Amino acid sequence: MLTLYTIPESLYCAKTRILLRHKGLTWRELPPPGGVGAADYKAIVPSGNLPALDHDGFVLTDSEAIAEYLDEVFPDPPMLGQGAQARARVRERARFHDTRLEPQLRALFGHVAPDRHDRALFDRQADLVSQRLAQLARMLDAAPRPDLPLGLGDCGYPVTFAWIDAFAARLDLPIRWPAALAPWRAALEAQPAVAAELSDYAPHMEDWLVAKGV
Ligand SMILES: N[C@@H](CCC(=O)N[C@@H](CS)C(=O)NCC(=O)O)C(=O)O
Repeated sequence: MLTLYTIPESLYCAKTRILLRHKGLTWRELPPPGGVGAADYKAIVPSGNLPALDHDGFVLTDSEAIAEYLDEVFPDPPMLGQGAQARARVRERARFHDTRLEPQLRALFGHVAPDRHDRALFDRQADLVSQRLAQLARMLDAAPRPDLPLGLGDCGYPVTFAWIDAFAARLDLPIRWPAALAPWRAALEAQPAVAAELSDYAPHMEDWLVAKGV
């Protein structure tokens, strides 16, 4: 049995669900016992990271480690690509999301509530996110298979893009979307696994934003 420890608003949990859906797997979800950061959860997952996967007693965390594990254990459809260079490109795109793009978005989460608004930070992060989007557009241009089918390196982007749009609208962020990204984003969002996840996830995003008062 596949069990995923999740919290509703986590974009890394959504990223993992996109992969699970694309592979046609069934799983159950549990909240971290005791809550985020709790000792009870850390007794199971020492780092406290979400998501974490329990596959018949094998417990693993970090969305990238989980993705590569699931792709090996459930290889159909394959999500890493054929050949060393293609696989390296897929991994490069996955890491770029987790280590370059998403952290620039994450810097905003603690400043969404109106009493925490910081115009200078908003403008700075909007510029940094825009720079990352431009870099991504160039990377996709150089990639041997920036097109779909959905790969392991694509799964983080749809939900991050949805958060960028939500923050841009509610915090008046001057995000510059490269025109070259639009067809890739549209193709990504047309994938059934992505469309299903975005549709299930949207209310959780909305709940989080409303709870923050924006
Ligand atoms: N690189 C990690 C990042 C995951 C991450 O930041 N998860 C957040 C929730 S979205 C989390 O674990 N928060 C709780 C904590 O850090 O204790 C991954 O890919 O799994």
